[in-house]
Amino acid sequence: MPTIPVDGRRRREVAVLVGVRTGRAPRWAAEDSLEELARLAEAAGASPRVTILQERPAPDARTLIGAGKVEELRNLCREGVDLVIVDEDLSGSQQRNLERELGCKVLDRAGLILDIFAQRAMTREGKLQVELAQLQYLLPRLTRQWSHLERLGGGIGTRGPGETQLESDRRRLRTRMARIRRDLGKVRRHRGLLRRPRRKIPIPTVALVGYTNAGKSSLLNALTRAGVHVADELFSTLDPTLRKVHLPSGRATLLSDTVGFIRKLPPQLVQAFRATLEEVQEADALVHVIDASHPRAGEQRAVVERVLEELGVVGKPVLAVHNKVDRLPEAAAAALAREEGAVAVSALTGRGLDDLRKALDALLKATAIGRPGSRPPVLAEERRQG
Ligand SMILES: Nc1nc2c(ncn2[C@@H]2O[C@H](COP(=O)(O)OP(=O)(O)OP(=O)(O)O)[C@@H](O)[C@H]2O)c(=O)[nH]1
Ligand SMILES: [Mg+2]
Repeated sequence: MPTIPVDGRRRREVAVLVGVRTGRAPRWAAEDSLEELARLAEAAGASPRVTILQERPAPDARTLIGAGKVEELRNLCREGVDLVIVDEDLSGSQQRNLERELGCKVLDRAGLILDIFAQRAMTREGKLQVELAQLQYLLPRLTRQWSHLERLGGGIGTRGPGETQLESDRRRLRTRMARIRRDLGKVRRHRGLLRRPRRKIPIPTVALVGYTNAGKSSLLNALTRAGVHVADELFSTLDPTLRKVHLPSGRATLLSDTVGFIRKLPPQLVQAFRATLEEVQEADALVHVIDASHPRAGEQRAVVERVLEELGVVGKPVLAVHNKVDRLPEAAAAALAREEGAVAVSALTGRGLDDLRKALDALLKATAIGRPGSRPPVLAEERRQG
C-alpha cells in the first residue's frame, strides 16, 4: 500500500496490526476486534498495511506475542513499517521490550484510542479530560524512560540517577494531573452554573447513546437539523450537543449527542469523560442507537449496555433504535420494527422517524414526573400548595 500524504507535509504512518487470541476465545471475536482496530488506526491517521493474528495458549509475559511473531514483525519493521499496534493491553515493560526488539514504535489499543481522542478534543474541557486520561495511562508505563535515562547517568550514590529521574518524572506527572483536576473543576463549576437554569425548565432530556459510528449524530441531525458533524469514522463526536425536538403530542424534549462507546474502552477515558457523560447520567431517558446493518450489532449493543453500567447509568427507560435499516432486506427491517420497546429507522432516508417521535412521546409520558437531578416531585407539590 503506498503511503498517502495527509496534508502535503506529513505522510501517513504505515502500521502493522497485531491481534492475540489466547485460551478459548472464539477466533471470530479476535478477527472482528482486529477489523475494528484497523478503523481505529485510520481514525488516528495511520495507514494499516498488514494484520497478524497470534494464536497461542497463553500470552508471553515478556513480549505478549511469541518469538516467531516477533521475528516476523522485526522483518516488517525493516521493510518500512513505522508502527506496530497491538490489540491488547501491553504493560510498560512489554511495550519497551517490543520496541527494543522490533526497532519501531509500538502502541496498544488503549494508547491508540487515547491518541484519537487527543486529536479530536475541541473544547477546553475535552482537551483537559483527554490529557488527564493520557497521563493516567502513562504513569504506570513511565519505566520506559527509566532504562534510557539510567544509561545516560553515571550511577553515583545509593540510588541510580535513573531511579531518581523516574521518581522526579512521576512527581512531575502527578503535579500536572493535580493541576488538570483543579482546572477541570473550575470549567465544570462554570458549566454547572450554565446548566442550572436549564434544570428549572420542565423539558425532559433524552440522551443518545450507542456504539461509535452507529449514527447518533446523523439521527440528531435528521430529527432537528442540528448540523452536527457526521463522518464515517470512529469517534467523530467527543463533545456533547443539545438540541430541542418537538414531538407529536406537542411535548418538547432536549436531545443530547455525545461520545460513542467501543469495546475495550480504556478505563482512564471512561473515568476522565465521566463529566462529559453527565448528559447521559442526568437524562430522563435514553435512546440507544444501534447500527442494525453491522454484522456484530448484538455484541455492540451488549458493549454499550456494559459501559452504561460502568458509568452507573442504570434503571433509566431506554428506547432501542435500530438505525441504518435502509441497508437491510425488507423482512429483516420489518422484524426489527416489531421488537418490543424498539423502533427501526434510517437517519439517511428518514424511514421510521415518525415512529421514533411517537415512541419518544410515549417513553416520556411514562417518565413525566420525578426527573432525576431536578427537584423531587414532593417538593414541587409542596410549592404548589404553598
Ligand atoms: N446507510 C446509512 N448510513 C447511515 C445512517 N445513519 C448514519 N449513517 C452513516 O454512518 C456513519 C456514522 O454516522 P454518525 O452519525 O457520525 O455516527 P455516530 O454514532 O455519531 O458516530 P461517533 O460520533 O463517531 O460515535 C456516517 O457515515 C453516516 O453517514 C443510516 O440510517 N443509513
Ligand atoms: Mg457522532
